[in-house]
Amino acid sequence: MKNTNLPDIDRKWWKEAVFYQIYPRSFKDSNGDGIGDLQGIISKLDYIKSLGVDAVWLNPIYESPNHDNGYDISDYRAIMKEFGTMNDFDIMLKGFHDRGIKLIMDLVVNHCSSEHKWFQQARTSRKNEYYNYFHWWPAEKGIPPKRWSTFDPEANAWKYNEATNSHYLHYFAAQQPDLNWENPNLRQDIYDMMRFWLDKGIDGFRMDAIAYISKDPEFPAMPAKYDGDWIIYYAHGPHLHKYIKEMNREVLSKYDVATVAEAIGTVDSVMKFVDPARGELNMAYHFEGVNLGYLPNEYKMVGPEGYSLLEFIEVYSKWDNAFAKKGWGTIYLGNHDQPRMVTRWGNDSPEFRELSSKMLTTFILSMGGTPYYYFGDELGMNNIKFDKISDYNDIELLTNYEQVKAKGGDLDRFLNGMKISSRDNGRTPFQWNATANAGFTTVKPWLKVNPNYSFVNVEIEESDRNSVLNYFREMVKVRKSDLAFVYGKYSLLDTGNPYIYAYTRELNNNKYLIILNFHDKTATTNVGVDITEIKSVINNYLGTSKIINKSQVTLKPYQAVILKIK
Ligand code: TEU
Ligand code: CA
Repeated sequence: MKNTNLPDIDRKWWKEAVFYQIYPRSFKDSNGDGIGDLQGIISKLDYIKSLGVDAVWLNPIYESPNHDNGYDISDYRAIMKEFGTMNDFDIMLKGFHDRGIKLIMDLVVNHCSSEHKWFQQARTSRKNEYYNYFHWWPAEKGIPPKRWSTFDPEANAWKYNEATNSHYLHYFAAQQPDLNWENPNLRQDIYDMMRFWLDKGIDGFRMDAIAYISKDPEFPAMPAKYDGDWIIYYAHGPHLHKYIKEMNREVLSKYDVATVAEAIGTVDSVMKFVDPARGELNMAYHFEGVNLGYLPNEYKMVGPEGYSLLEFIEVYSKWDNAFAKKGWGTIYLGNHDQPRMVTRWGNDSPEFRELSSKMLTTFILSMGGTPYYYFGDELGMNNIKFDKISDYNDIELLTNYEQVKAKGGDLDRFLNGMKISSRDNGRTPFQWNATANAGFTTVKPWLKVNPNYSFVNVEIEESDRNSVLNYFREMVKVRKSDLAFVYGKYSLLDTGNPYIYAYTRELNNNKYLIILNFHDKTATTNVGVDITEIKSVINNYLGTSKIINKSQVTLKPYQAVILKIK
């Protein structure tokens, strides 16, 4: 590792780490029920180690009726039966730590499951001690003020409960009642639960929907300026940062752990979570990048033109600049809420799937902010593109389908759009080898396996020096070879080029030039200085055809290169 003498920089393990996200339901099934599990992960620890990653983020593995695949938690201190036992968890955690890999867990505390004992109690009577663990609108006050829900067929975030003659609030599905953070007892219960996991030795939390936890208990009418943008209203609760500061004081500050907020919002609002002077969280991820290219007023529909690279560059540059001043960001293109990155941001045609996967990997691992790399992207896995609604599992997709149907909307158009954007595209089983079900399971998997597993899989890619998998490993090594890729200054080059994204990362005397062709045709960029004499660090095309002519660089379709300048 170069550039380690950095007196002015606040070095932290979580800034220098490459995170690898695992969706446990789809990683590896160990007991033949078609569902990935903890023993499955344990059996693949050496594979994870071989990637060179430093930390793993696991999606929720707590007890859950799985209306939203683990994001509806019925017991925060137990492991989901389908995934295994607490003993399996302890073995897995030790297995990661023995290999020098840290583990962060999902913290889902905006809501719990309607089957959680708190809610089961709360719904029995207004006098129950858990009633105020949730948000209620008493029926005698009339119809509750409009609140939208993401996962509700009627998009209504209130649901009537007969025993209490009141409506409870659920920003997500009706099976996911929102927790009432106004109640100090609830907050203390959450903090205890966090200590339970931290005392087991986990290395931090990814905080689900954390921006939504504070609500005005009066439930005033939503201000008109948020019309159509209610998510932004939800992310601006009056006591949000008071709660996060308290959580930091009472729990997080006592441990050397990493925290990352799922924080929708503007630069200014997201910065509040991670400005070190405020004592809240470490990292945040924004949604502006992953939401690019969607048509307005429609659910996740990419327009015929796709997305604009110029907008993409503008958004990622803006966030990089903000975090260069203070705080710390993240960089990602895929996760369990997103389609496969190569389909959405690259090109998954047979000709370009591998090249554009490698190009996007070069982007993620050379940018500022901590990379969160989604499992399967290292193989170049792409969207499965289901034709039929019956193939889907995801509650978000199914409820949106119901909404379109109820409005008499165009269901074919909806299903076509979902081939690009639906979350299930990113949740299909991991592809280990070319045997039945990609070696993920011996029985019918919970979600269909992408038929391209016969040639997109770990086993085949291990044996190919130039595979997407081995390129990922090489690129992880590049990131770790010089702290310039972590702490280095980012400067955009050739602004206005609609095909090529070019920038430098620079620290002390080391300067790297990253040039990425996002286009399916040859394209040229002018980087402004003569670079004839410089050294190649990585290139996703083989061979050494001349691509540099003084300051002009000509790249083949989806070509990615990193060059070292000084
Ligand atoms: O997502 C929070 C969230 O705001 C989602 O609506 C997200 O924007 C959407 O899924 C994008 O398609 C988190 C989790 O990441 C998600 O998997 C859960 O379903 C959701 O919270 C509820 O817990
Ligand atoms: Ca299983």
